[in-house]
Order: sequence, then C-alpha cells, then structure tokens
Amino acid sequence: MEQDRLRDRFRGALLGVAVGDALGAPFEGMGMVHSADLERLHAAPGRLCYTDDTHMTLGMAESLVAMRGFDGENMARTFARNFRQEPWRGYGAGPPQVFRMVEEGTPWDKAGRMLFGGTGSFGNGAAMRVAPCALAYHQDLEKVIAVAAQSASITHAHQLGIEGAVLQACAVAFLIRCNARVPFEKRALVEFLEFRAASPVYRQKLERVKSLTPDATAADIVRQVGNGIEAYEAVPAAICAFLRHPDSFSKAVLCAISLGGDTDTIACMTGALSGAYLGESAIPVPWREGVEGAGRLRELADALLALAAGFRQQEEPE
Ligand code: F2R
Ligand code: MG
Ligand code: MG
Repeated sequence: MEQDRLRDRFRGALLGVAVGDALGAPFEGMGMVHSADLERLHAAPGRLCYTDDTHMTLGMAESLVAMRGFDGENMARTFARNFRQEPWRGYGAGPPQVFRMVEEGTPWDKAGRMLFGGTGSFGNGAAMRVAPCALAYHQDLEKVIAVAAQSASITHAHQLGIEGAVLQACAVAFLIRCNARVPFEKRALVEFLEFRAASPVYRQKLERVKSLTPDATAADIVRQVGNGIEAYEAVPAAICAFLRHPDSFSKAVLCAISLGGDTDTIACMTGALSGAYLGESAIPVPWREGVEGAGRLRELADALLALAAGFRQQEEPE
C-alpha cells in the first residue's frame, strides 16, 4: 500500500481511539444514549478530553517506539510513570495496583496475575489500548497475537482479558491490511476473528455478531453481546458498531456510544477499527482537530509506521 495512504490509516487508528474515548466519556456507565445527545455530539462536541483508554494507548505507543519493539518491563514502567503523572484519567481499579507493584520491584509478568484473588483481570483495559501493537506488527499476524497477549498480561492476566486484546489487535491489523476501495465483507472480518478465538464465550459472541442483521438496533446489539466493562462484552460490541457502519467513522462511533454502558471504551475501540480502515481523513475535522493530544498521537502514529517499515526491511532477504 502506498505510504501516504498507510500513514493516513495509522493516524486514523490512533486518533480514532482518542476521538471515540473523548466523545463516549460523558456517557460512561449510563443506559442507552438518546439520539438527541448523539446529534449534539455531532454538531458541537466542545472540548474533547480523553480518559485512561487513550492515556494507556499513548503509553503502549511510547514504549514500542522507544524500545523499537515490545519490552515488557519498559512498557509496564511506562504505564506506571504515565499513571503517576496523571492519575485522574479515570482508571479502572486493577491497573493502579499493578503499577504500584511494578514500581516496588515485582516483575512485569507476575504483577497482573495477583489481581482478583489470583485470577487476573478480564476487564477491557488491555483491549482498549492495544491499537499501537496492531499497527507496529500489522505485517506479521503471529507477532500481533504474541505481543497483544504479552502486553495484555501486564495488567490483565485472565485468559478472557488477554483474548479480548488479541481479538481487538487482530481486527485492527486486518483492517489496516484491507483494501477500503472494494466493498467491505462483514463475514470475512468475523470469520478471521473466529479462527483466532479460543474461548467459548468469544466464539459464541462472534457467532452472534455474524447473525445480527444490517438493520440491528442498539437494543439488539446489547441483547446479543452486551455493553459492559468486561472484555468479552466490550470487544464484540465495538466490532458490531464498526460492522454496522464500515463506511462512516462518525456513524460507527456514534453507534458505539448509543449502546450505553462502557461508552468511552466501546467507542474508543470502534474508533480504532474505523480509523484503521478509513484513515484520518474520514474523521470529521472538528473531532480530529478538537481532540486533546492530536499532535502527539499523529507523531506516535508516524513513529509506529517507521517502526513497521523497519520490521519489514529486517525480514526481506538481502
Ligand atoms: N474506570 C472506569 N470507569 C469508572 C468511572 C470513571 C470515572 N468517570 C472517573 O472519571 O473517575 N473506566 C475505565 O476502566 C475500564 C477499564 O478497566 P480495566 O483497566 O480493565 O480495570 P480492571 O479493574 O482490571 O477491570 C475492570 C472491572 O472488571 C471487573 N473484573 C475484572 N476482572 C475480574 C475478575 N477476575 N473477577 C471479577 N471481576 C472482575 C471488576 O469489576 C473490575 O473493576 C474502562 O471502561 C475505562 O474507561
Ligand atoms: Mg476510560
Ligand atoms: Mg470505559
């Protein structure tokens, strides 16, 4: 794919995270969101401030770029440093406990396993931040899967938390590689993900995603897959919102918010999917210029693009 188009998609994925997160944040925890509220977001969104979803995405991108690839200890310490600087971003209960343990010397691949009575977290916090991994490694799906899983396990060591991050990363990588000029094949994405889903709960949810008709309402989507903070609800919900409107960033993200529940996170992941597929140019200008951190997100997207190009060169035979 020509470089300018790929850059637009890398930037679209990271800006999509922040725009979805910021637009969805005021509604987090509410029931389904009314269309009048969604129209207001479209017309005059005001200042768009991101939350922990984007803050952690920034941390993942910063670490991948600084270390020229995945380094668990560095990524865990980057998350912890960013949290210490801005603890008010609305973090879930689990990650700050991990950050404290890591800063006190617990190895990065042990701390996450100590949460929730030793089961680890199945919250959506690892899936919501995983887009930079999908971008950096998009040319090598096995690497996307391995790094998504390792990065997830820093804070979300439960198999369902890890699998949510793997599926979201696979979806972003699939969409980055898709040709947006040919009609989108809903089944192709869902079947690609089903092939990578190991747990029955994800396989069942993806079957339900496939069976939803094109005119499915927000209530239908919530009934089939849920809208909660658990990775196995939020990740399939984001995939549904994207698939409902694959050709429109704004419609996909507003659909995600309309589901209610964990709105910032479902919209953040939908924004990553839609931005990866359609590119930054498909994000409405007031959103992409008005979102906090837009300049930094573009810089990191470009650095991830350079990193991905370096990986490609390493693989090419001399
Ligand atoms: N924290 C929030 N929203 C709360 C309100 C924020 C408020 N607006 C503010 O400004 O302060 N949102 C963010 O948290 C979610 C991501 O959470 P994460 O990182 O996955 O956290 P955690 O604690 O690991 O898991 C979340 C909850 O899931 C349940 N859970 C997870 N694993 C469990 C297990 N093994 N057993 C039982 N329950 C488990 C718990 O209830 C966890 O607290 C995003 O929405 C982000 O936006
Ligand atoms: Mg949040
Ligand atoms: Mg949330």
